Amino acid sequence: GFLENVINHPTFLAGQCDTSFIDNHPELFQMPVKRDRAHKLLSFIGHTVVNGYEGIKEPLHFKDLRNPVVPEIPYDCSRPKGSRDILKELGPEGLSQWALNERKLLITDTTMRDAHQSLMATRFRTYDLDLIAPATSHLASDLFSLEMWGGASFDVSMRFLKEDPWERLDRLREKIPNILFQMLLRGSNAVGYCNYPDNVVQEFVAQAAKSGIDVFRVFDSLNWTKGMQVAMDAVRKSGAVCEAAICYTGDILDPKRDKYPLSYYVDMAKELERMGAHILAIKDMAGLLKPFAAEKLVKALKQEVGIPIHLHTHDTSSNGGATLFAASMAGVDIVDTALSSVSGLTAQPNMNALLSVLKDSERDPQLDEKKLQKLANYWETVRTYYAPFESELRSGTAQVYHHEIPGGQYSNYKPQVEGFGLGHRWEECKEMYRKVNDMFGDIIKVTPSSKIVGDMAMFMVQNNLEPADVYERGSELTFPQGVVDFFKGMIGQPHGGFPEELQKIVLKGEEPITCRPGEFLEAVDFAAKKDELEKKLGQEVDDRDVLSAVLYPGVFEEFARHRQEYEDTSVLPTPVFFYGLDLGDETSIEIQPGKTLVVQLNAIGRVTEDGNRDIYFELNGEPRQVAVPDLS
Ligand code: 3PY
Ligand code: ZN
Repeated sequence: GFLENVINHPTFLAGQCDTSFIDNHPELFQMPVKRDRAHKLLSFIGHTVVNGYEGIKEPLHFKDLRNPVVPEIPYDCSRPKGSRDILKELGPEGLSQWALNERKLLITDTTMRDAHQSLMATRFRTYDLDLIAPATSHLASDLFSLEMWGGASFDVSMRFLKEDPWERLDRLREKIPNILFQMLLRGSNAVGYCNYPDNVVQEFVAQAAKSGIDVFRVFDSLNWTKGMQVAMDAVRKSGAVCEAAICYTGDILDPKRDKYPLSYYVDMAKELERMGAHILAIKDMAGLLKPFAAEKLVKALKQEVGIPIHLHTHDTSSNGGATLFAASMAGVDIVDTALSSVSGLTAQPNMNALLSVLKDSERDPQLDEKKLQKLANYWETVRTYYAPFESELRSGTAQVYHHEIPGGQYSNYKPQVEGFGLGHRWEECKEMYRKVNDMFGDIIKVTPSSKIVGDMAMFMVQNNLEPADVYERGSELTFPQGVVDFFKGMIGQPHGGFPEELQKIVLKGEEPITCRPGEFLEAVDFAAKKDELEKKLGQEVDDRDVLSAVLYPGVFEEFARHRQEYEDTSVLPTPVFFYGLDLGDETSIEIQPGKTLVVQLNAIGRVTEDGNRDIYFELNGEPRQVAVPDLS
């Protein structure tokens, strides 16, 4: 701009000004070539073409993948009102009362969060979520809510997908203004794996609510209600709906599993109601709640608490549908399901199938099956893009009643086990998971306590240790950090306390805490953090970036650097993002509304002396070339 103005100035053009300074300083003209946006995106595609995508051993091919059918919305069709309109009108208490009064079963769709967390290690990209958002807003407007954020989605979107979780929320919120958005919040662990200072949890909740989250499902990974209060208060303060969860484990039908009997859950539910919950969730993260147990639990809770009950389960055993059915008959108010094509197995039970079962019954959810089928069809096609992330579970397994691995962990535990070189000992790892649970005193297992159990199990399998060895040789062992933190009390206090002997062995003389970690974790100075981050990255950051960086320091910085190097790669279609292009493939990329790049891959050069390959593209009809390091 400025330079152009100078050289185009009539005085300059006429040579009437003294340009000797410029003449004498030729280095002024050695400006770095400004790498434009398209060039950066081509570099990313080139990088994927040459080196593949991290963690994908057998890439798919762009031309084998079909485009999904995005259901059309008629032009003249105004957006139907939905549950979010009810919240706006009635507020959280009013919404809660409304849900309680409804006879029909209310339905939450987890397709955009837990379903893909549990089936595909949380890999669904914003691109695919965004594309179906307008149709979802129209066709699924009678849902109670869409669970579309939180849990692992915050971490994975930055770490693996290189996209901003906040932007995902913005983009979906803009296109789906009528349906409640629900997120999963890990209490004092927010969307992370460790306890954060109270002001981080508070600031996170405030920003999430401001950015469009309506319903926060808050849980504690040890069912320690003390660890939930800060988050619950923050949710209530933000004006959003506070849904507090009891995490279900064991089996209330089995008199031998007497650590978690019915009375345990009822007492906890009453406490959560006293603490200010608008809705009570039963969070059956592993799918252990058998149909008769669901009936018993729901009936008891309906008698003992005055807020709606929202049941979340996983279909790992393949009994999930029966559990939802039994719960509906027992009077549960809301249930979590996923659209058929991304349901079942370690994910939620099948929404479309449940609708068929309840049709014309007194609990008929009164959703339009044809419309929801169109959404399911979309996801059926899109799911094929994510094949390399699918777990190998092909059918339901009753083994889950034994190992008790949460659905949301299962699809992640397998690659973790493989990452440790223990793929061939997968059965042992699952068996050890159960043994570790028993050693730890039969604990609630859900993020992060479930990860700690998983890490300990892998550690033991890798080192060929049985529980007895840990007691005998514990002093020589260096336990995984998460395990040490757990026994120190850093994620809270388990029901019934820690097993003392093991705690002493793991802590090697260190004293555990019994208070809430948030009571002594130092508050984060967000302003200082912002400064520090801006200096480090050499760019401006906003309040939400600062939160991302506080929650995931290394991950956020790496993500920010990815953006600096490659621009916003969330605009790439998923097959291109994960698999690049093969020679001759052509794709179009909308980098902003109305600005589309048509990209074709024409040739891949040999490795040069500096270890690079030149990749030859055609960009909107013009040849373009990028150099990419070959990392092989
Ligand atoms: C998570 O915290 O990510 C979960 O899905 C727990 O079930
Ligand atoms: Zn879940």
